[in-house]
Amino acid sequence: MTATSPETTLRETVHAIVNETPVLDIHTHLFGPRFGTLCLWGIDEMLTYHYVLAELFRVAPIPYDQFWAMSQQQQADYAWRHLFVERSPISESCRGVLTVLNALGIDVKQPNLDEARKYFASVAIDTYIDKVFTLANVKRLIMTNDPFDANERPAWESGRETDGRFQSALRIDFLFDRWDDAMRRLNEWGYAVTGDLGPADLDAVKRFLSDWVERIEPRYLAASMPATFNFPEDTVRAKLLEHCMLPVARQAGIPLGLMIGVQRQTNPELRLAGDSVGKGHAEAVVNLCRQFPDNRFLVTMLSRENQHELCVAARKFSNLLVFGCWWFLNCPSIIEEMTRERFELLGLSVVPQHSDARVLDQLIYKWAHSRRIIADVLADKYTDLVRAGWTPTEQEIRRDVADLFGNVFERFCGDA
Ligand code: FIX
Ligand code: ZN
Repeated sequence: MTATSPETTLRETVHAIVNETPVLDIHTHLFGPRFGTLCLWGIDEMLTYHYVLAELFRVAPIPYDQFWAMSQQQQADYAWRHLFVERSPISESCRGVLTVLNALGIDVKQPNLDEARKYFASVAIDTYIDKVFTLANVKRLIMTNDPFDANERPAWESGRETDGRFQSALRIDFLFDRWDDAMRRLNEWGYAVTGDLGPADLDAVKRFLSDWVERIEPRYLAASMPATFNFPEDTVRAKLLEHCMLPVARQAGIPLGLMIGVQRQTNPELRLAGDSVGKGHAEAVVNLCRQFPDNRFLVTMLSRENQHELCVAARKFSNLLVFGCWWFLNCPSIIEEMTRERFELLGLSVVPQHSDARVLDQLIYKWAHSRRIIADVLADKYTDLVRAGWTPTEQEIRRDVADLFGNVFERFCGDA
């Protein structure tokens, strides 16, 4: 029998602690139970997730219109046949569906979805939410809340989310991306704007944002920015950012979350799956952090090529917290590379991952897959420290993982 090496024991300890430590998921598109049908879950939602559909359209012999005309169940059946039965589901998003089904005890090698559908028909949403939070070991998550969304707005107007596991983030993209429409709506809601972006307009936008901050108590203001986003720049977006979003975030004592690098609707036929990536300007983040030291910036960038610059920027500004491996970066080889790079350049002062889950069940796979990688990279780093004569105690490892899985974020927000 071979004795277990200290290195193996350390690695096992790190994996066990990473699996046992509950995580705060700082960016999702999930909704709490009081949002009713906005709370998505189950096999048909998982199989029609836009990550899966982008892959389906690569192999499916079907015109876009014909696919979109199908019912959601038919779309899910179609995806299952082409991606899971007629070929092996090796991509990250297909593997994710299997990880979820497997965790729920459903046989994943099935010719159709009958068994999976039977399972989901037998569970009630409240019980299922508890089950998913337990299986994913998520303690709380942050939603994405858009006051311009006609489906979501009424739920907020009738009161706050009462399930404390679901916290909010105030999404402000609409103001940046569709200023003309936003103006019309603001006027309808009693915030008089003329469009000249003079002091009265800026005041009205600030009042609107402050009212929503009061209404939904967000953990941060959030915006996704195109790859072209820069700062300073002579645009409506930059003016709103500087004179409305930043003062409101400062006043509320919350960070501004920026997700930079998306190229919207590269292929509109794919609908939600049609967005792509472009290399962004990390210097925009640097300029914001330098010019507004009293604001805190929570930033993720979508292009792999931006990751190193973003880490270096975070070394220069403690009002910058880098988070997550976003969207196309959320696959094992890149998570590993980014996590390693961040630990090496920033130590433990990062939020290594968020799920971006849109379907509740996805919490299970997104966290299971990422935990494994984070644990492996962390174990490598501790092993290097042991070689330098510094052996971590179990308590120190627990502290570090709790930091990565929530405490760094809470401290950055000034809440711990
Ligand atoms: O803008 C965002 O928050 C993006 O994460 C999403 O809109 C995107 O569609 C997504 O789901 C990525 O994971
Ligand atoms: Zn997102």
